[in-house]
Amino acid sequence: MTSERTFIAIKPDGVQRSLVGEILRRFERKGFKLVALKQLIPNKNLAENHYGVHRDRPFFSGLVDFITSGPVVAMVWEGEGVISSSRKLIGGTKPLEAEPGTIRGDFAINIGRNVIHGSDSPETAQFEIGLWFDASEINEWKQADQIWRVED
Ligand code: D4T
Repeated sequence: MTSERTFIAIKPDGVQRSLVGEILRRFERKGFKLVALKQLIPNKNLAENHYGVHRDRPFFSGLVDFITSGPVVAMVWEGEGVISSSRKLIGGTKPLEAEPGTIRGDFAINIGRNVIHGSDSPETAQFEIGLWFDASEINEWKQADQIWRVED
């Protein structure tokens, strides 16, 4: 399998609840590589683009209001299978149904306050990385202990 990249965002509820370190720890200890990280308060245009597929849903305006309400920690993580594996680390969209041991399963109870976002496909990942990051903000680097995580 070839290495891929995914977009992960800790939403305003996760930042407000001081879950940033806990969430970074889970991705790091799994073995994925962090290649971009920043904190920002998304503007309305960014939020509406990010959630564009939900534009006609009744929860759309609430979703945009929420994601623009405070700081978000936006990240790009890299590794083999990182897109689908991140979704497993994150857990199901409805936190009460998310498995214990997942981020939403452990830290959330409400769909509108589900702490974290992760891209759901290679196409979405490419779109979202391009939406949230300039190419110059993404770093190519080699992990010193990579040979202990990935076979040649
Ligand atoms: P995100 O995109 O935030 O990672 O969530 P998911 O990928 O797990 O789920 P989604 O795209 O279906 O939903 C996007 C976002 O909308 C909120 N939401 C969703 C909501 O408030 N009410 C709803 O009924 C649904 C379906 C939660 C996540």
